[in-house]
Amino acid sequence: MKKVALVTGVTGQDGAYLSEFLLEKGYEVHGVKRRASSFNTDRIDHLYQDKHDEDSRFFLHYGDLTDSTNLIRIIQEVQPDEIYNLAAQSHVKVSFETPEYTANADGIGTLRLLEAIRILGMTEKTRFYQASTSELYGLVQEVPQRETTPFYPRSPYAVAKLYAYWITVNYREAYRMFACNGILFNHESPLRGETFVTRKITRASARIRLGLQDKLYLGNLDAKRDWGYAKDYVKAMWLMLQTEVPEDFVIATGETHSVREFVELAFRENGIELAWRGHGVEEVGIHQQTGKVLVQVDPLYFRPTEVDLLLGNPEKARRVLGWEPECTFAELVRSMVQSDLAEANKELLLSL
Ligand code: NDP
Ligand code: GDR
Repeated sequence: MKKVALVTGVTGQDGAYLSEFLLEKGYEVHGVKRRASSFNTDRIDHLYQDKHDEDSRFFLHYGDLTDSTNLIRIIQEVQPDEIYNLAAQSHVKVSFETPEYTANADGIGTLRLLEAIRILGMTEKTRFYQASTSELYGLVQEVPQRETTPFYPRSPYAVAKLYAYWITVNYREAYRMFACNGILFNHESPLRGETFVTRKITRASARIRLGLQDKLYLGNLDAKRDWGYAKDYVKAMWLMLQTEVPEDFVIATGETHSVREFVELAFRENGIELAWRGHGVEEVGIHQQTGKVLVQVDPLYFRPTEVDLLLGNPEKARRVLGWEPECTFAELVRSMVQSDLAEANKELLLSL
């Protein structure tokens, strides 16, 4: 029998890779997408099939995590074997500007889905994956961070995700639902949103190389992250729902790098060696050959409370799920730079 999956956040980075992965596995995939005033399906357009086509296995439904009745209706219609809750206002800095909305979508939104499963009497049929995050660890309590490390969230986003984490655990314990938290550390790809730091850097480095942009403005260069490749990480989400017993798992590479290191590597991929001058808000990255300032710190991008160091220990996932990250840090940066270089070249051609 063909399995049916429902993916919220289908138009996002992970939604696109996960849908592709599940379709390859033979699933029927239903995605929840928000109505927007402009096209928002760029990342999944290649997966779309005409729904009149008998072989079609990919379907989209309008919906929103802030709308319970809509979620109940979709789940009732789709009767999913697995739900992957990837939808969220996922930008940490933006969550300081929109804390209430973030709590509603990221925190209560998760409750709405769990309640929909319960109200519809589907607790035995439907397995649930919650997109939890390394942001839960926040202020450093233990390094490397693992499943038992205490949480200390440092943003409205992380606090909302803390609620989502615990409500998932609670529904598992209270109603014996097969519900898992994937505590995923940062994962990136050419599909990463342009305002997250990795994509902002790879995009700017390519555009600076081609003369389309003069400078890259960044916030905290000292923050350290455990960066992996999104395609490796969506496989872990699926593996979590295929086990006998529902549990929570850290998914990470076990390596950490600073934002500054990421910048250096991305520019190097573009043939530019940077030298750093100054400290704190005065710090700049200079082209070693030309002396031109290419990177500058702008406090606009500082966060009221920062997460300084993330480094995950994926030992449990390795042992129980047999999961391993495949893409290295250098390969990740290279693939993102290559993709952004191709984009920048297109932009250059169009501007001629
Ligand atoms: P993206 O920001 O790329 O995608 C988020 C998705 O959620 C988009 O499809 C977005 O729709 C949708 N969305 C936002 N708000 C709502 C809402 N109210 N109702 C319905 N849909 C909504 O995130 P990622 O793909 O990177 O991340 C996926 C999930 O994993 C998120 O929950 C994120 O918080 C979490 N996470 C991500 C990590 C990462 O490093 N990428 C690490 C750990 C956790 P639209 O396209 O219309 O904006
Ligand atoms: P993060 O990712 O907050 O870890 O959340 P982001 O790429 O936004 O920031 C990483 C680090 O880089 C520093 N930084 C900047 N960040 C951005 N966005 N823009 C800048 O100009 C900049 N300069 C420095 C940040 O201060 C931070 O320390 C991501 C999201 O995908 C979450 O949804 C997810 O839960 C976590 O990863 C794990």
